[in-house]
Amino acid sequence: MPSQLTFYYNPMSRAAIVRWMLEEVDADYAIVPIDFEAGDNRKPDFLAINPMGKLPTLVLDDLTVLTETPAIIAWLADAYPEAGLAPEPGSAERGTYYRWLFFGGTCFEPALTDATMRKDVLPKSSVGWGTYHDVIDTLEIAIGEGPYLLGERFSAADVYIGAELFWAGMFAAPRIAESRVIQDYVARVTNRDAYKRAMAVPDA
Ligand SMILES: N[C@@H](CCC(=O)N[C@@H](CS)C(=O)NCC(=O)O)C(=O)O
Repeated sequence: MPSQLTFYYNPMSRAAIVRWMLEEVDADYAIVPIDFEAGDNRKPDFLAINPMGKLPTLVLDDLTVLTETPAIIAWLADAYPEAGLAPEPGSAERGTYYRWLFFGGTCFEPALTDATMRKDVLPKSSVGWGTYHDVIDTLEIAIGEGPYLLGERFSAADVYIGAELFWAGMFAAPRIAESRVIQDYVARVTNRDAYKRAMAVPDA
């Protein structure tokens, strides 16, 4: 099991997803609060760690820096196998697990940006996420049978996709609030004790 992790965190960011995952695996982590208003993420000491100036950022005890929410989540699932949140490497289930972790980062995230912020429409065939509606249709199929992306088994992919769907609802993204399938799934995954701990524990 890894020793203490250093977690650069702001609750109003994707770092909240990683905090949920840290609680799922019962990791030992120390929070370094990052105040966006104060520009902490653009200060030289933070940029030396993550030149993108973004959260989440997780630093391991050997000073390896991890960024990108799905990468951090996948690493944590493997580093804490006793939590049982990642299927066996090489198994078919592992493939499905990767599918949804990558789908979150490469399809859902940019499609959500398209749907909520962009005015121009890019050709469906040349962008990796197709269209927002394709993405939502696909996710509804994936979670429709449920209860989780891997069927009966809750995994780290549910942490990422569940949190992103919750987040999309907060941004009033199209088709989220009115989708019974999505709302039931979000309610199911956010009812977990680790999620409640991540949202409740003090920030430092
Ligand atoms: N690709 C990154 C995106 C990280 C990201 O955009 N984080 C935002 C907060 S949710 C951030 O740190 N924004 C501050 C800034 O860019 O100044 C991930 O998946 O973790």
